[in-house]
Amino acid sequence: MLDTPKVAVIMGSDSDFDVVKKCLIALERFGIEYDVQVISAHRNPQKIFEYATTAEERGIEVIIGAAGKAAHLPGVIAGITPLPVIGIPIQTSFQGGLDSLLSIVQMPAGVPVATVAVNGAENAGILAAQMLSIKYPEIREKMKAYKILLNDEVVAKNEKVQEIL
Ligand code: RP5
Repeated sequence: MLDTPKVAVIMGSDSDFDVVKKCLIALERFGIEYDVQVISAHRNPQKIFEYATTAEERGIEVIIGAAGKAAHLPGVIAGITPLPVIGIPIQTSFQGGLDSLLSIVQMPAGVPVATVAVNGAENAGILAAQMLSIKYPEIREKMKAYKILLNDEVVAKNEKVQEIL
């Protein structure tokens, strides 16, 4: 039997999917099952309420919300669920996505959303994996290996530069 999804990845529109894919790839790197949904905080508010209310009992441990423009989605989810929420601001035509970034990052006290960079979907997946690694040793081991890989990549790049000089 496949693992129950531990991470929910919700996007406000299918137009967010190209960015969100990078988050899914990051979760797959750490062997984390996910549930992906398109649910808009503005266009189907009843559905996001129902999803966020029942996420914990379905085994979800972290929720990632990606949205653009007046990006209420992650904040609305964080207002409903006790689970940690990570927000991905989606780039827009307005100042490179500053509207999305501020809508997600500027949460009032009491309802945090851990916000990554505009279009920072990969980091959202990695951060979710780090949160889960507190509980799951197999994810922690993969995270350690990933850190070594990051280090090795930069060492190799430096060696290449040194050869040119
Ligand atoms: C937000 O509005 C979505 O997250 C998307 O980033 C943006 C535009 O949505 P569409 O008009 O492309 O459906 O709710």
